[in-house]
Amino acid sequence: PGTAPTEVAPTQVCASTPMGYGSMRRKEDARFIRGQGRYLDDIALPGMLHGAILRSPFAHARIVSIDTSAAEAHPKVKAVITGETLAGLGLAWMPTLSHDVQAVLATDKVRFQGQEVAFVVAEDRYAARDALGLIEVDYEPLDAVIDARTALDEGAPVIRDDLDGRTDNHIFDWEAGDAAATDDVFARADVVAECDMLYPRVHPAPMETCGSIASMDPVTGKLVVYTTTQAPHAHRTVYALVAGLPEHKIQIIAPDIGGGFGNKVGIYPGYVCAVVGTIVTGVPVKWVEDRSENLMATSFARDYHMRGEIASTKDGKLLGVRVKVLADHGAFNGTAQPSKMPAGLFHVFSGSYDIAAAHCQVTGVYTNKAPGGVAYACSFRITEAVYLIERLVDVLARDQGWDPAELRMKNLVQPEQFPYTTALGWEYDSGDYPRTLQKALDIAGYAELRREQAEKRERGELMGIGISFFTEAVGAGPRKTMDILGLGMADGAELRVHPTGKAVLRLSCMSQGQGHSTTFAQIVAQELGISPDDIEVVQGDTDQTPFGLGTYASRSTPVSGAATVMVARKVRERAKIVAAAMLEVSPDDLEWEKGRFQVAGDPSASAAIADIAMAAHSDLELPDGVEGHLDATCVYNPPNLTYPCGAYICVVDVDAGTGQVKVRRFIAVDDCGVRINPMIVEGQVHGGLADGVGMALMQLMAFDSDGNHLGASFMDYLLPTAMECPSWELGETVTPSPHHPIGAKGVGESATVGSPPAVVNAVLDAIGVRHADMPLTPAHVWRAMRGDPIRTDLA
Ligand code: MCN
Ligand code: CUN
Repeated sequence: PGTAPTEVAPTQVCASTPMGYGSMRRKEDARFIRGQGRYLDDIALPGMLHGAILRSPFAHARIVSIDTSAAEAHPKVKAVITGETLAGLGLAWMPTLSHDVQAVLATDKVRFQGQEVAFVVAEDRYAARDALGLIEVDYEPLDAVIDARTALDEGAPVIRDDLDGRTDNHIFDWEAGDAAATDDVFARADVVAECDMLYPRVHPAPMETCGSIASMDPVTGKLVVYTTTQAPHAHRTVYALVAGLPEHKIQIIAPDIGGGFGNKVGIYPGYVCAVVGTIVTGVPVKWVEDRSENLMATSFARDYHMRGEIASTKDGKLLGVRVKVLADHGAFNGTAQPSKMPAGLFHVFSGSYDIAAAHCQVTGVYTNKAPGGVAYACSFRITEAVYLIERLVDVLARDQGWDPAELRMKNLVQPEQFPYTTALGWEYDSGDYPRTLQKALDIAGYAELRREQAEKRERGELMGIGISFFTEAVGAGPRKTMDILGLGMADGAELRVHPTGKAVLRLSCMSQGQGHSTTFAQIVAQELGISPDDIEVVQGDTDQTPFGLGTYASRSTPVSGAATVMVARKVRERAKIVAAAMLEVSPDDLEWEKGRFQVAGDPSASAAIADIAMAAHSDLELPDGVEGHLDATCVYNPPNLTYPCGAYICVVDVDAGTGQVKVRRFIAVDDCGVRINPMIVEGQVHGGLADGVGMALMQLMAFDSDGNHLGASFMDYLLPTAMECPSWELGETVTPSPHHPIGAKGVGESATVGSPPAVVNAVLDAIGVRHADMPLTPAHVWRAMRGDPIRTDLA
């Protein structure tokens, strides 16, 4: 026991570059491993100044006065900007991605600890930081709302008194599903299990923090912003709307990004301050936050208080699930998700099971905490949904004495039910759930593990086995149902094949470490027979790329990937006409065969793509109406989301004396449809599994009752390392998406979404406790074993 079975072989990396899909090494790594990455902080523009932000020490306080005179007198300080300065420019408040406003620099009140109060621009970073200490702010502290469950209490302090007529902290009520039909199945059910659970506030904590360099050219009036963004075009449109500038006067450039994980989707006050800084000083201004600023003030994740119920027959046929959610959105409603869905895609919470009725009711509230809300590989809140259903299924199994694997197997949507429409209206596109779960059980050796567990129990040793099965909805999304700030979620792609047969692909999405330079080149290679090494992928510069909404919610492969396929096929259609002219045959006589068009029945008469490219740019006579050259553009509007799935099994040992959890094994069988680069897919899964171990066992943004942030450094906000992770055991099933042009589904967040409930289920299985909230630190586990459940998020 304890050793990984040998049949799980690691993916072989191709010895030579494949002409399409396959595990080729990442093209970008040659640069990265030689220290040649170019991140925001590596960029220095001539005459550039440096900004620093003064932040609130209080979670809630009225600003009585701000005295900047001493800071302004600092010999190296060039400007001190306050909320009042911004108010004069109409920039004190900016729109959020959820139709709220957020203070760029506070004018009236501060509403969370770490909120932006003033911006100093100085000759160097050190002087800017020193000058922050010279600014005198007189605060009048107010009572803070820290526990979301008290936010709507009578007499609770009103956080957003800036909004007209506000008398409470309520943001929205939203529901999905059929309440009456759900109540009906609950009334008829033999058994009902209920559970209160908190998915605590966590943080994506990318290795690189956020930053911007803004440069306004006083002659041309063009604003260039180098910035850490996952969505360059969306950012440009927001800047255009806020500043009243046309888009062509704004260029957003995202350099290499050192991890995003959703942290780099939104626009932060520091970015806007850098823009104001360059306008005020006439030279480029750089702002880069430090680690504590990143952890305290930028997009957090989760913070969902859920009360879930699940109903079933006495022989374990699941009938219904319902949930009430209290969503803590912090001081400004800045969550990123499709506009019509204030709880994101949370309403996939019926999970992977054939459940007749489901209903959710979600209430969003303001608290005195940082804004944000959707980040950290969340798939727009599918993390919360999967955690909810996978915990409920385990709670039900425990209450009834059922085996959690059997209960799941009995209720999974069957392969012949696809396309399957859930009780909440999602149309799952494809999958073979029973086979996926069976494969995970086989790799784990489930029966043997249960025997081992029983033996260990006899000896007083605590071993746990936890299962989760997830379905994600990724690839947002169809324009008719999904938009962000009115921008439909379609993506553009442009492909140009040069005369010599090399190509450039331009995309609106933006890699933050996912390897797009490699996988998107592989898609073109597969379609056109050009080596991926000869295909340059351009991203992250709005002057160089077509419009599209960017990389988050694992939408790049489903949307930009599909756009890439379609644009490559358009080019191939043109190539066919050119080849026909070259070979003096009708296009109908041509067949496409591994990078060349050949005359049907005569393989000796053929033209390779490189020859066709040269001919397309030559004096070759083309039929009337056919343009020369070899290029195309396309905009892809997905007809549906793609629905990857996976079965995860976690095996833990818990120290009965200390509550320390050791993750001994983790089996992950993922189905993301056709895999473009299996090695990159496995890398994505490895990262997400580590995320899951981190969230389940150690990561937490906790606060004291005054709203002091208790996790503002990596001393307190714990991230998992290789030491806490086992050697992952991966498997796969492949059910292509029927509507995606190459059958690929997204995978970038699957493991982060799917793994936390497996780890939690395993720990609770080991200690024999019905429920305890994450993170299951030794202290929390130890208390849970003693029947002393606690609120993990409050000090
Ligand atoms: N891929 C593939 N075959 C598939 C699906 C995906 O080869 N069937 C490849 C893709 O081509 C891409 C990678 O896997 O190179 C991830 O693809 P996809 O699932 O489309 O996800 P995105 O590229 O849209 O990435 C976003 C996703 C999100 S939302 C978060 S959060 C997250 C994640 O990616 N942030 C990451 N993984 C991350 N990985 C790194 N290293 N850094 C981050 O910040
Ligand atoms: Cu929600 S984190 Mo990813 O979608 O950028």
